Amino acid sequence: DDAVDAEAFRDRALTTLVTARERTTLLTSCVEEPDLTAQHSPLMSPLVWDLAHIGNQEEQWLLRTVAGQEAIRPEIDSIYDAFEHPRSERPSLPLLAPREARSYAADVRGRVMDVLERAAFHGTRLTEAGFAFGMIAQHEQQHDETMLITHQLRKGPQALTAPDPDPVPLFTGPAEVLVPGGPFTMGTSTEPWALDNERPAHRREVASFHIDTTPVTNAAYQAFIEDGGYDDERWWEPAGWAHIRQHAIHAPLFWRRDGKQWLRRRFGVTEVVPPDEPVLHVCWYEADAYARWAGRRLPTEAEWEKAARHDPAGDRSTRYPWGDADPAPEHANLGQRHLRPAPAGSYPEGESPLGVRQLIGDVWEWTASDFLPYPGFKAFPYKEYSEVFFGPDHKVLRGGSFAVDAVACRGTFRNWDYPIRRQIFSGFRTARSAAV
Ligand code: AVJ
Ligand code: FE
Repeated sequence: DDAVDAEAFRDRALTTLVTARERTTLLTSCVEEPDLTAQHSPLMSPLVWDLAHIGNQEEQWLLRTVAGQEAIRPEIDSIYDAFEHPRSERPSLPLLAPREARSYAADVRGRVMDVLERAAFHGTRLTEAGFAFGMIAQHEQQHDETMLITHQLRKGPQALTAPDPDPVPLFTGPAEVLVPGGPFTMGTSTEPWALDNERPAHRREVASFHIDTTPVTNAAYQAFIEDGGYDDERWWEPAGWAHIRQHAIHAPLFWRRDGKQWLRRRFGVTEVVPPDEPVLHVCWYEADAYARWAGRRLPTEAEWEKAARHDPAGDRSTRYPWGDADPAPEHANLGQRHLRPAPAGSYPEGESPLGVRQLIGDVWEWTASDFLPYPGFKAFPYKEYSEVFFGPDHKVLRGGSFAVDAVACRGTFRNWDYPIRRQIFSGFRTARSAAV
């Protein structure tokens, strides 16, 4: 029934947009003005750039494209075009001041609410325009994660707090799970808010492999460090070896040795590195070197998705490891509910049919794979979302982190970054091919 569909869609669009804006507001109001306009790292934009960029993308897609409205402030489009200005240059642009950026984003949002209310869409039915609303809610949440990374890089006292995840008994289950070989369905053609790079669904043959039951922990990673892993060229890709030598990298980002123990700075607070938590802030080269040291390798993207979505009982791919239900707090650590990953072995209710845990949430997981289009890929709605990033320069990350909102997280969701990047909330798990 069209009226019911339209009403359900309107509710979901409203809820996800409001949730995203609450988070944006938190991230841009917990520090004073100078911290909004400062550049905390050359890798990141000033927070106030993200804020106005969120509003500007919303204006371009929902007000101009979907509703057919005139531009409110066409003169600022180029300042907030991510392709015109690399992040390092953004502080020198004539950015809107925090007060102006806030009122611009709020003005856009008010008009979007009117559009949703009246369903005044430009030549499209409500449900057909739905994707644009989902895309914009995901876009805002992705920039919220980016802003949380900026907060982690910012020096100075704590500005954000959240309760820690519940403690769990040390995980004593099997260290790895066997995923039997055979085809499975990768990607999706039916998930309404899936982005272009997740489409279309297609069959993939995947040989038998074993995959870690949980992400690699700090304790396991420390064993690699203590064994001289960072000083042994055998474990490293040549480009990675050159990179860690050049930049004197000896441990994950934000770690510091203190006698026999490791400390790390986390959102303005220094703590002892918790042994049973998934390792965080490692680059692809570090993940790859650890895996080789451990006599293993990173899973391919197809292996990761098969472990996360294939239900061997029905030869069917589910939306999430636990089935088709939307993520709930008992399934996964998502949405910045906590400001850290949960201990390895958490969320038994979120495990896959074969018993793999924490595939969704906690830490983004590096895979062995380059970011490439699926067979039948079509860029939508713009080439700059995914297509311009395809190729060997970017590695795929899967599963989302504690900083990812459920609206931007699915078993099919693909993230990508350069193999040297580690300011992102990245960890990994390892795999090995099964003997044939
Ligand atoms: C998918 C996280 C790599 O942040 O560059 C934000 C998402 N695209 N605005 C990014 C995105 C446009 C993108 N990543
Ligand atoms: Fe963006």
